[in-house]
Formats: sequence, structure tokens, C-alpha cells
Amino acid sequence: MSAVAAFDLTGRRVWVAGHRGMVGQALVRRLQIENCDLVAPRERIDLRRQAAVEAWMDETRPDLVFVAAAKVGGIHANDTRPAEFLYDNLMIETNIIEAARQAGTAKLVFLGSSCIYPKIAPQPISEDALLTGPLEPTNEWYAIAKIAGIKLCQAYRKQYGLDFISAQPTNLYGPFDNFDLNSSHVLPALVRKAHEAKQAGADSFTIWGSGTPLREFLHVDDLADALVFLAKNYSDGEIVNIGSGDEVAIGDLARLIARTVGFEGAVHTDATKPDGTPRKRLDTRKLEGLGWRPSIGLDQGVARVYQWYCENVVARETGAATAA
Ligand code: GFB
Repeated sequence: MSAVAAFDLTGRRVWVAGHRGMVGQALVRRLQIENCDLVAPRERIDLRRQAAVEAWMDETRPDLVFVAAAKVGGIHANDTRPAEFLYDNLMIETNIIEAARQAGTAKLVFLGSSCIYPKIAPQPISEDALLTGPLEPTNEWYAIAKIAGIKLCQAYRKQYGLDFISAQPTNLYGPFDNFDLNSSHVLPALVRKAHEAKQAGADSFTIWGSGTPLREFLHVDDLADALVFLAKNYSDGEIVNIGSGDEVAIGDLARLIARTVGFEGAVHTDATKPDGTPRKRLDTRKLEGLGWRPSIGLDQGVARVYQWYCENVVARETGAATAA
């Protein structure tokens, strides 16, 4: 691991691949306070198409690229759409990384995921647990694609001497998350479930699985800050974890969200749904050693997300229903 002379963002052309997603939008917000030149395609590009990605990169020649574009989803989406999670992610990352090489991109930051680590790993999970055991079956497709992306960055460093790095975030949440109950991650799903239960005057809502799995949650604004920090200050083939230390059992998360929403009923569990990995708390000592720490606690972050959900998702859905 090494920190090197800072990569100065001043005047650099920066492309956030995936700038319409939750992570991409957070990165764009964060980069707006840097003195850099953000570039983005006017029309939507299908990043799974090599020719389209190469044409865009050739035209813009960004100095710095964040690979925040990915096919993402919660446990059910991962488990039921394995081909999309493997194919789309392999294509997106391969196209961007190779096109960055061709375009002479000076620095690239690839986003992996905590699900790259073995299902059963010593906790907290340190970076060197990668490829030491079998993956969690519900998301091995996504994990294999993300591991391939990490290895591409390492291979491009080794063969071409390029400053391509990769970071592994823990479970994320924040504004512009996906609140669709079939495809979302747990936190936005429970915000919707608790809100709708309250609105309906229901006496309970139901969470998937046993409620006992532990998850660590990081607000996407903290993630974006950490990614910009790494772009500026980190240059090494070794991967870096980005976590919060905010670990909670899913049942307790449901109760925290219920309190935030003001729902006073019960929380039931549904054992027919998968639990996924029992625990995946990240060891963040490497990132802390470099000098970065998160600043948004889970209670505060959940309150902010609930407000965003009401002002955006609920407002839009209510508006659409009224207009119909
Ligand atoms: O966030 P989540 O879908 O993904 O689920 P993973 C986390 C835990 O919450 C699981 C439980 O134990 C779920 O069973 N859960 C309870 C629910 N109620 C719900 C609900 O209503 N919706 C959802 N979605 N979960 C993902 C991977 O795993 O983690 C991705 O599938 C990615 O590939 C992401 O790596 C970070 O944490 O289990």
C-alpha cells in the first residue's frame, strides 16, 4: 500500500461513468466543489457496447474516470437475474477500462463491492480476504464481475503502468436510491414498507429473511468523499475498503426505520426469503491510515433519506396518481 504525491484535480477533465445513478450523482455533487471540468455524454450511452464507449472516450479524453456505472440491485434482483448481473457488469467495466487506456486517461477509480469477499470471512473483513473462499451464492454473479474489474485494474497497472485503482464500498444508501420493492436493497425497501404501513394504518410490515443478518451501511455522500480522497491520494494495485463501522442487524434496522417514519406497529419476518451472507463488516484500517473517516451516522442518514423519499418518490407517485 502506498500513498503518493497527490493527483491534482485542478483543471482536469473528469468523467463519472454512471452519473445518473445514486453513486454517480453523489460523485458529481462532490466533484462540483473541486476545480475540475466534469464531462458527461449529452445522450445516454449503452456502456455495454464497446464501440459506443470507445467513441465517447476518444472524443472527450478524460484525465480521470470513476467507474460508478453498474447493474446493481438487492438480494432478490441478484439472485433471480444472474445473467444480467454478470454480463452487464463485465461488459461495462471492460469497455470503460480498455477505452480509458486507449484514450490516455491518467487515473481511473473502479468501484467494487463488499460482496467480492468470501461468504464466511473473518470479521471485520480486511482487503487480503479477497479470493480466500467461496462466495455468497445469492450474489456470486455480481461478485465475480466485480472481482474481474479489480483484476483488470491490477493487470493494467502491471502491464501498462497505468494508475488504475479500486475501492470496495460496504452497503450503500442515500438520495436517488432505488425504492422498488422487487429490485432494491434493504434500506430503501424498508423505508417504503414502513411509510406505506403507516399511511395504510397497518399494524405491521414484513421484512425478508430472519432479521438476524448484520449489514454495515454507508451514506453515499460519505462514499463520494472517500472516492475523491482516494483519487487524489492513493496510487496502488491493492484494493481499499470503504466502510462506516455502522453495523446493524436487519431486524434492528427495520425498527430504526419504523421509529424514523413514525410507524408504531410490529415488524414480522418472512423465512421463505433469503438471508444472504450472515455478516460483512469491512475492516477500514487501511483507509483510516491514509487519513479518511466517514461523517454521516446511520440515524442521521436514515432521517435524511426518509425526508428525500417523501419529497421525491412519494411526491412523484402521489402526483402521478392524482393526475391519472
Ligand atoms: O440489501 P440487500 O438486498 O442485499 O439485503 P445484501 C440485505 C439483507 O436484508 C438480507 C434483508 O438479509 C435481506 O434478506 N431484507 C429484509 C431485505 N427485508 C428486505 C427487503 O424488503 N428487501 C431487501 N432487498 N432485503 C447485496 C448484493 O446483498 O449487497 C449486492 O446482493 C451488493 O450484490 C449489495 O453487493 C451491497 O446485502 O444481502
